[in-house]
Amino acid sequence: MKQLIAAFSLMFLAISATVIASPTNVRFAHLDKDMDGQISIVEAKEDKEIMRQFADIDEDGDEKVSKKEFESFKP
Ligand SMILES: [Ca+2]
Ligand SMILES: [Ca+2]
Repeated sequence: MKQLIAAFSLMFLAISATVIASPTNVRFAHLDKDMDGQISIVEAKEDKEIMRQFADIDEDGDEKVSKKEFESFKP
């Protein structure tokens, strides 16, 4: 029984961590070096995949990817 509770606790912790640090958030924060909330072309060069699709991700064409654009983009 104790093992079961421990397993559930671990699962709960794992889920909580996922919600707080979703891969998208982590990836965005990693790329946004100057932390202005947008990924510029210079910053995008760090990630080949993002760079390749930059024009598609940048919906309003201001040559910066906002967090909203980044999150709404589905490859
Ligand atoms: Ca930036
Ligand atoms: Ca944009």
